[in-house]
Amino acid sequence: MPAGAEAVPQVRIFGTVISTYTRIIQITCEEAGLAYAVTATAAHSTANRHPFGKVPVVEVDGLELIESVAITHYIDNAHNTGALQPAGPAARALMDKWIAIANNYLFPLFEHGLVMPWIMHRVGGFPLDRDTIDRALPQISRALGFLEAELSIDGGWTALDGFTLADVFLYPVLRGLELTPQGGAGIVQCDRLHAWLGTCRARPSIIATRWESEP
Ligand SMILES: N[C@@H](CCC(=O)N[C@@H](CS)C(=O)NCC(=O)O)C(=O)O
Repeated sequence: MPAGAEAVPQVRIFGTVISTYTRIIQITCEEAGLAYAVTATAAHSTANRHPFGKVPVVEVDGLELIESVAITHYIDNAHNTGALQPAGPAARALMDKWIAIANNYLFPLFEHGLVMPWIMHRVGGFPLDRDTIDRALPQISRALGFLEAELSIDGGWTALDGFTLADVFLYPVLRGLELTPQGGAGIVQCDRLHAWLGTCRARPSIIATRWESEP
């Protein structure tokens, strides 16, 4: 492509610009070498076609897809020879376990307990919701302890061969937490987790999808 030319997007992502799940799709596109464009769409706007009022909604290959697990697997399978998924069933089960942990436990806990209160305060100008944060901190601390223990016992998701969809889901979820004062202070005490985040941060797909708010 000539310098300065814009690639025609092969993937259209409708989502909020600073969003964990929009970034998960962006990272997957970067890994697959697919050109993509993000159309800023608020989760609860009338323009959003998600039946449950979530983002992202994605158009690719004439399909309209929702749910990041389905979208990332489709992109990796259809456009990346499945390179983000390990070969054997046992390794795939391990990867799927970590994706499910990220989606079902870590994201809701971090998002509601710490990330959103700080966004509402920093971006929305609302008073910091200290009650919500104080209630969530013990659980967040336990979750970080669990991740660190898993990494030290058998490597957790990093025991999988190379960078997988488990990393793709876990990175934005944990990075969002790390960008809050309490989350950053918690993660820095978890040597292995902190090191894994640092390693991911050097990866081109992660660099290319940095949030504007990242230092
Ligand atoms: N299960 C959905 C979750 C997506 C999700 O929770 N997105 C967040 C933004 S990162 C959202 O739409 N939040 C708005 C809300 O829950 O009201 C997926 O995998 O795509």
